[in-house]
Amino acid sequence: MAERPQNLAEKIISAHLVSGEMIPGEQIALKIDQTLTQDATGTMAYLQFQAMDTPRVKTELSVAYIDHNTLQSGFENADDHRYMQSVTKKHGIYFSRPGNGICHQVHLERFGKPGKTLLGSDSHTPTGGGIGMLAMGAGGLDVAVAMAGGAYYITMPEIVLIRLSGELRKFVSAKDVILEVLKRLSVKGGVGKIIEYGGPGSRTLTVPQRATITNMGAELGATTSIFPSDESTRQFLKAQGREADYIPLFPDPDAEYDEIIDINLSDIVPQAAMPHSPDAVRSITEIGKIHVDQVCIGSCTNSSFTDLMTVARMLKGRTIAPNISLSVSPGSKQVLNMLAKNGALSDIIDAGARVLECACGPCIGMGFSPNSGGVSVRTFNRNFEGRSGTKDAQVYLVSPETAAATALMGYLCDPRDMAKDVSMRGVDMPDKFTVNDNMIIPPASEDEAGEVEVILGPNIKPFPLNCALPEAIDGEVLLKTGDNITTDHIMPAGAKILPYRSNIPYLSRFCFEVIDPTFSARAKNAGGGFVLGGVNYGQGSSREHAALVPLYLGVKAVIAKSFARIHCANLINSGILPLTFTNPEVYDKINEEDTLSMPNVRYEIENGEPITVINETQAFEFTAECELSERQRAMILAGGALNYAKQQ
Ligand code: MIC
Ligand code: SF4
Repeated sequence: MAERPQNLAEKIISAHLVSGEMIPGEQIALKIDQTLTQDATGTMAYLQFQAMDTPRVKTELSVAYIDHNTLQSGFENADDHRYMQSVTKKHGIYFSRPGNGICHQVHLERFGKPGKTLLGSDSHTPTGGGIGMLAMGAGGLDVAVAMAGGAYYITMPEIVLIRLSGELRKFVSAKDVILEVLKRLSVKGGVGKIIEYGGPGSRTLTVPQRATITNMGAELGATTSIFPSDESTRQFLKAQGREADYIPLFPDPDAEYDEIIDINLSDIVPQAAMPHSPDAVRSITEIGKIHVDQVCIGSCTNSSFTDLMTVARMLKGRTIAPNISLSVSPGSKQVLNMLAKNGALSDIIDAGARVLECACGPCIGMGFSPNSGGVSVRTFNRNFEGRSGTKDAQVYLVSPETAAATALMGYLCDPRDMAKDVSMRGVDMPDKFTVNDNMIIPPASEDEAGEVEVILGPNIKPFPLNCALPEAIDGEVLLKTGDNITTDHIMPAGAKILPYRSNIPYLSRFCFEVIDPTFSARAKNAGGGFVLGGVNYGQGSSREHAALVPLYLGVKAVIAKSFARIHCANLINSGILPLTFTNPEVYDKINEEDTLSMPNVRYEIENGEPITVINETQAFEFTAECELSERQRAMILAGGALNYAKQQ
């Protein structure tokens, strides 16, 4: 019998399937070919890798990038960098030095390969889908396991085809496409799904454009997003001097999908995601010419050579409006170097931009915070409240074209309005990128690895460990959070806090600070307890600190209406119970400070039964579900992934 035709995602999954069946909702385990880490999650990931006693990574390729914590306002970041440089050298991992660029941009340029699996300790790892990889974000521990040769476990997602037709019009960009998808599907629309792009319109997009789209699939909550590997992919790899890495990869002609969505690229117009959510999307014309204080261009979404060349062409010979402060952070040393060589950097500088280093920068609140109540228009991917470093700032997410037009005019500006002033020839992808990998340090050889000393700075503290799940648990409801709570709410980032990513005790002072600055102290005084969440709890960043810090503060379970994928996995890895209300209306009946008890929790988990929860304060009982695979059940009972691994 002929085999069932497969879509693109199924092809890569079946080629990497270690266990499970490709039926949506089933647990599957995947072999991971490549891993990446960045520095804000990397220290924890490598400490966890070291705890596994594996002398050398077992992947085809593992790379550590330094791109988030580059402000170095004290010794902490530099110490982390030195730790990561030494630990990677010892264990067979490539090290991309600070200044070399943002992990996703550099990985796409220099390492990504169609048909391979990539796991990264950063939620925007799906950027690699732009080059035809199955690229997923995960907590640091899962990446450490993959480096040690372990499989990566996920629930087999549904596969959605976004069928593109038509062609983008002038001044409309790939960013406007993904904003359109977010408008239609929302920040939880991709949960439990892989978004596969296809159709004739997909062939008109270059790899950097595709990468903008797959990058922001993270904002949909999708497991990943992917484009076919076709002639554009070959051209990109060839221009990077890596044509040998090209393989053609397409869905079978009659492949089936769980859902098909049609988008005509010719219908897309410039749009923006309004404060404070990436799915609050409206067209620029609908929003109107609002006053703007700041424009930021860069981030792993929009900092490619073609993006910045587009910006340079629009800025050339002009000056930004007096009310605007403009930052430009190129995605990589390759991008910056090429702009410098061809003179476009000079056009950007001349127009009045403040050129920042090749790093995440303002995207994660590492400097360039807006003025109070300021309006900031950014080419980034997230506009969660407070993420910019200014709590009352209003952040809009737009394309590079819209950002450049806005910087020139001083108000939110539809770039098509500039068509008569700016002669915008489309910027083509170059035939040849400038390649120089001198900022990527290869690991020591196996023979020399024993001699390499791992350097630990004083800010690097051990990570917290849970204990086995007791028969019963009880405690206070410490916080009720509402819907779509992000990991930026649970464990904020930004210039003041990020240096302490390796120091959980210190970091714990800031847990839930955006929602309730008293949370940390209250949790400590109460000896821990429970957190109640709405739908899509834990969306956004992959930071496992959003689980490790609550663990440190004694949080035993989160009871929510639903969870985001990566955060749910991080909770389980930490041994914190991710429970969902059997009846979501119960959420409204419970108050903060109520005491809850779960008298038979261990027995119920062991037997896959609903968890009985008693609200002792208000004297009523309800049930919650704990959906776990066999392996996750064992992890929860053992008190987290590391305890479970030790038991094995
Ligand atoms: C982000 O964009 O929020 C981050 C910072 O890149 C995070 C990772 C982190 O918190 O370190 C992410 O997206 O996973
Ligand atoms: Fe860095 Fe921002 Fe991309 Fe996260 S979203 S990896 S902080 S550029």
